[in-house]
Amino acid sequence: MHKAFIGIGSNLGDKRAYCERALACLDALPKTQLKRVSSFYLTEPTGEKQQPWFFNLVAMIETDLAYQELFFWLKLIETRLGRFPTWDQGPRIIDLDLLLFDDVVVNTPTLTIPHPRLHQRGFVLVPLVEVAREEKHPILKQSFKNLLSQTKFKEWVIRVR
Ligand code: PH2
Ligand code: MG
Ligand code: MG
Repeated sequence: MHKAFIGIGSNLGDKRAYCERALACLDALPKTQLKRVSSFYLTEPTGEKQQPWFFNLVAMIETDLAYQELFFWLKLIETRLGRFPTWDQGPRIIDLDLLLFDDVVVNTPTLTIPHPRLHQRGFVLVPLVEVAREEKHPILKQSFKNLLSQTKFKEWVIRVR
């Protein structure tokens, strides 16, 4: 059984509903159970600023899928929920990012685990700290609570549930 953390984001349409549907899809994956869900956060966009605010949260799942299979399923859920291409870092109805998969470290052209920017992003770290209580960053070897206290992000991250 593997433990994986998924970052969920939406900033188009009924953002909360898309996030809820993504959670239901994660729980319905083969060989997978949804174990923990963070609060929902309304977050100011980072990178490309001229786009709507996001809903963000983090889910923890337990799965017997391999990380490559899980990654494939995440992309499929995005497509099934109706995600259409915009531009890099642009608006999206749903975004499912594989943040962590056990202590696995992967670097391929299509997939990087841990997610390369997770330790710099308030909208990831704030919800991640709620659900990753014992885990450490597999490369930086620090708890997410520590990483959050060291990050100097300036964007708003507002708890809504
Ligand atoms: N995702 C991005 C770029 N910027 N900003 C916020 N607040 N939340 C996101 O999920 C997000 C972002 C690209 O994946
Ligand atoms: Mg993303
Ligand atoms: Mg993504």
